[in-house]
Amino acid sequence: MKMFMKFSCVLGTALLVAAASLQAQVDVTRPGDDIIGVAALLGDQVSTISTDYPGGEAPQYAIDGSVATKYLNFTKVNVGFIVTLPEDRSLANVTGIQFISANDAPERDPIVVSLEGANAASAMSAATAATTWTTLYTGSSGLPTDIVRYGLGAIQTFDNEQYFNTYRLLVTDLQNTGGANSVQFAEVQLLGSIAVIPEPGTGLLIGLGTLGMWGLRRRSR
Ligand SMILES: [Ca+2]
Repeated sequence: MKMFMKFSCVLGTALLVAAASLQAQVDVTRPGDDIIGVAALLGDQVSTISTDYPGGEAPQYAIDGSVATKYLNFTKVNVGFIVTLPEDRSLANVTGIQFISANDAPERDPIVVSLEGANAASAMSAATAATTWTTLYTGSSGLPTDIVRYGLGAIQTFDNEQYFNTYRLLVTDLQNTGGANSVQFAEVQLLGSIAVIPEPGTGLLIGLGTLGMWGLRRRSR
C-alpha cells in the first residue's frame, strides 16, 4: 500500500510537470485579475502604491483584453503594476511578454521594461509587505519606435523555469521620456504556461492515505 502510494505521488508529479510543459504559451492573466499600480526600482522589496492615473485608464485596462482601452500613468518611469493570479491559475511559468501600443502619443510608449516574479497573497500585500522578487526579464518592450497605434510589439522571450502567482511589471524608459507627460500602453500579455492543478479527488485520496498511515502508526505504538 505504502509502495503504491509512493508510486502514485511520483506519477502524479510527473504528469503535472508533463501537462505543464505540453501547454502552448498563453497569456496567464485574465481581465479582472487582482492588479494595482505601483512605483518601484528593480529589486525593491516594498513598492509604492501608485494611483497617478485617470480612473478610466487604470492598471486593469492593461490586461482587459481590449486594445481600445489603455493603462496610463503620469509617473512615467519606474512605474507599472503588480498582478496576482487567482488560485486556479496560481502556478504560472512566464517566459515571454508582448505589448500593444495605445491609441495616441507614441512618445509615451514603453521602450525598456522589467518583469519580476514572487508569490504573495494579493497584489496589495506584494506591494506593501517586504517581498522577495526574482528578476525574470529586463530589456526591450518589443515596441519599435516606429510602431503604429494599436500596434502589436514583438514577443520578448526569456529563460525561466520558476512558477509564480504574482508579477511586477515596471517601465524604465519611454520612447521620448523628456517629451512625454505619462507612460501608456493598450495591453501587455504575460506569456507562459499554467500548470494543471490536481483534481480535488486526487488530493483527498492522498490525504485519506496519509491519515490511514498516521492511524496505523498510532496503533502500532
Ligand atoms: Ca486594454
